[in-house]
Amino acid sequence: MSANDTFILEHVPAELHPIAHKVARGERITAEEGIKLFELGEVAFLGQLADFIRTQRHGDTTYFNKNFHVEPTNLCVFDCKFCAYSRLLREKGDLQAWEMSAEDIIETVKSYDKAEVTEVHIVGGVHPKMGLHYFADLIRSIKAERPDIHVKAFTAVELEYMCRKAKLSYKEGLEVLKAAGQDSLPGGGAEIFHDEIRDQICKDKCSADQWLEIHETAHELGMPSNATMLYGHIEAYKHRIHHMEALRNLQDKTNKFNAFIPLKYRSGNNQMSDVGEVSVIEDIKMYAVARIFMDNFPHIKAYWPMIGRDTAQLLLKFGVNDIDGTIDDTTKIYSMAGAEEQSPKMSTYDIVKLIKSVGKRPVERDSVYNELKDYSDVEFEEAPTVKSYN
Ligand code: V47
Ligand code: SF4
Repeated sequence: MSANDTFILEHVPAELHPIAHKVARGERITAEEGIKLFELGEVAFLGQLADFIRTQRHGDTTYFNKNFHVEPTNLCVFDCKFCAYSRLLREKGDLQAWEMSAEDIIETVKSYDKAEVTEVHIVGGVHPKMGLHYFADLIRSIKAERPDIHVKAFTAVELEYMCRKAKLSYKEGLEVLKAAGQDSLPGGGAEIFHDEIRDQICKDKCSADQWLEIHETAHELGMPSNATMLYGHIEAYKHRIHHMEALRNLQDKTNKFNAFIPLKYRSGNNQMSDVGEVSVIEDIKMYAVARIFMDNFPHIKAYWPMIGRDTAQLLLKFGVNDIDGTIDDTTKIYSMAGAEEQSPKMSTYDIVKLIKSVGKRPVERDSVYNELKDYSDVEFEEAPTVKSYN
């Protein structure tokens, strides 16, 4: 297929035409070409390419799931400069610090007994008293209560610390958690892999190599995972491409990543608030380039509690085919960092309407992207909970 038949290239800089040809032919683009897309690509052009790939792979299907989060604590031994959510252990008495007991966590899970949720997402601060065996017991209790639920738990940062403290290799530690019932890993903790940036924003936590090794080990054990990238702060385009290339290389090896999730840096209440936030144009470019560059990642996810539901909806036209889940107001990471969504919660009605109103097909998925229910023709009796003009 030729790019001229597929895309409108008028007014597009000649330097970008070979990239459009590659996309039309389904070929991989290089790191240099990725940087060029960021530097020279207008959103209309990037949107054509990203939507072409998204439509080829998924048609109009847009995935969501029914999930809730458990954040056991926000006390953390690390001190990431962008984090508004954590409190250092010495701030234990701070009014915004919390530690849930194992009983509190089980009660939370029980409160969803009658709810149709399919996934619990467990992440939090890195707390020295909440170790690998504590969490293995907790997962066993969750599975005893709710055997059907998918447990997606612990970022590589939490896992690196837990394994080190338990004096176990990553393989041994993950085997313990897997045997207890952990099904997959979320994508957090990746931030920006390049040392030039990582050293400035989160020097003390797990390194890029450790993050990649932990995900590779999980994949070898048959546990799928996601990958994130924190963008829009002090990094340059070359750092974003370096990050995505490392993930693309690992995916070539293991093919066990499900979704790539660019996470927009939110600037509220942290140690680098003066950096500010990037514009929605930059968000669009980020997601579109991610869809074009990450050719071996099946899904690009816009996590709506972080980016806001309006931008998440817009991004469905720029490469995104997944918007995560209903959440039920169970995460604080982004509200504490100043995101629009102060109590992130969407009903199935809200999500379905959001997806349908941009002409896409809402499909509920499970955590590994099996399709559970097509909502295209489902009529709701439920009243809308968000104001909408569509
Ligand atoms: O690693 C922390 C990010 C991540 C801020 O795998 C911030 O399905 C923006 O990874 N501005 C944790 N981001 C959350 C995460 C995640 C979320 C949803 C779904 C999945 C998944 C994974 O939150 C951290 C960090 O990159 N974060 N502070 C901030 N101020
Ligand atoms: Fe701790 Fe995670 Fe916050 Fe870093 S981002 S300070 S590891 S909770």
